[in-house]
Amino acid sequence: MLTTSFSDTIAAVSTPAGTGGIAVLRVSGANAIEYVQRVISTWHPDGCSYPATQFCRIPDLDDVVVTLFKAPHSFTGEDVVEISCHGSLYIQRELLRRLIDAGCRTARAGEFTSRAFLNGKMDLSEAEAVADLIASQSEAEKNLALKQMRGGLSSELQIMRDQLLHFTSLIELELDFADHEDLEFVNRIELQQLAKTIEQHVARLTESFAVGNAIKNGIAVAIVGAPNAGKSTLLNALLGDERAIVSEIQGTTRDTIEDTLYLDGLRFRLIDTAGIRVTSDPLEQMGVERSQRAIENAHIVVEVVDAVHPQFLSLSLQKGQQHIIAYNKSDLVVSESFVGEMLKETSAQTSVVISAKNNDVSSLRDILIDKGRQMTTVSNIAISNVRHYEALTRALTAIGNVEQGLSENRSGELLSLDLQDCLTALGEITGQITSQEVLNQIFSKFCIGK
Ligand SMILES: Nc1nc2c(ncn2[C@@H]2O[C@H](COP(=O)(O)OP(=O)(O)OP(=O)(O)O)[C@@H](O)[C@H]2O)c(=O)[nH]1
Ligand SMILES: [Mg+2]
Repeated sequence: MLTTSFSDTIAAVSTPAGTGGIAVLRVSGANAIEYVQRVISTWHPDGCSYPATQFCRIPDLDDVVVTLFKAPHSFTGEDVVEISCHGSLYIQRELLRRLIDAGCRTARAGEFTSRAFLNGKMDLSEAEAVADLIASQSEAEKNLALKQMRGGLSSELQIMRDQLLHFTSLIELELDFADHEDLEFVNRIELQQLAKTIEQHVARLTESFAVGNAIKNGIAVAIVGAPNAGKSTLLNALLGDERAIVSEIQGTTRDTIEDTLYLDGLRFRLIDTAGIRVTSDPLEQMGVERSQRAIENAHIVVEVVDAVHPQFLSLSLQKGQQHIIAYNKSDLVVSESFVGEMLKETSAQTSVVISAKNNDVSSLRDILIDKGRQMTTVSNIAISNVRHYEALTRALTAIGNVEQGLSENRSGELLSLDLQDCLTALGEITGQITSQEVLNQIFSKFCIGK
């Protein structure tokens, strides 16, 4: 349960569980200074300019560095004290125990960030971005979270909400003067134009989810093709690891095998699949169905074709999916012009020649980087959170209804309802409109100490 009571002063270890060079304990709340002083009697923060750092000795325990962030200039908006101690698990636990004895309560998962939200230090989408930033594993993912944490999405949404609120209040005013039928405070053409602009804006944000998702969860690359084309050998060559079993027997790979590859700051999810062919073996058939699913969910489909015995799949890809044909086993091809001829004929957007067995896959690696970059370059903010996506989809429907209502000359009452729906959906993202249940769900995903 999330607390909305700020009477407690909370404490937790904010660095990862385990032994490190140093560990940081964080204390937040109205009594933070007093409680820390009870534990570290040598700490005298008075008279310092903030944030202030001091080296202190706890005679029977450790030498520590104590930093004070005075309210409201702290992460949570309350007095925050951070104690950096040596990373021993014993010292961490003992310090936390002494802080609890001094009056602190152990913080719940996400409680520091939820206090920051409830104290108005950040809105909900910014708080969620803190979790994303902490979890980010690639440069692109970090950039996405950082933009959101610094309020990129919030300010876009705020502008739209302000414009809508302006019109909504004027329509409400019209309703108050319902006796005067001719009275129209809202210029319907202006509202129509605004609704159109907002619709485009929200639609762009909704569409950006595909990009945001690719950045956050990795660019899905399905490695597909006929049996024995060399898919598993290619997976191993790209990863530089013997991840999948390779053999000359057709149908070696039965299940999809997934692993992560970082290239040039981008995260790829490589998915090796079972060779696609018609088969009566029920197990192999299940594998082939999984291959089909991997194709449907992929951002990039790498079709591996044995250059000596070429066999192509008949793929029907969706808009936005990238198709690369990788002619493999080039080491066995005697005539170079043979491959040259095939490259000309190919139906894919891009084709390359590789030898997975000889680790000669750099051309494919370059193309993956190239396509990955194109896919994840966002000139503006991109959303990556399912909760935001759902709210934006609702906002899109609502603003579409406003537009339709205007073109059909619907009453101010009906227009107002649709405008309210849109405002609610947008407000849910930033947390201006939210329920305790939603907040609990969001902050429970954080770790303790965040
Ligand atoms: N000469 C040569 N042989 C290769 C190359 N790539 C793969 N092979 C061989 O082709 C055979 C099949 O390789 P796999 O990687 O298991 O093929 P696969 O596409 O995963 O096959 P399935 O899992 O059965 O669908 C093995 O004997 C590999 O050593 C290559 O670039 N050159
Ligand atoms: Mg295989």
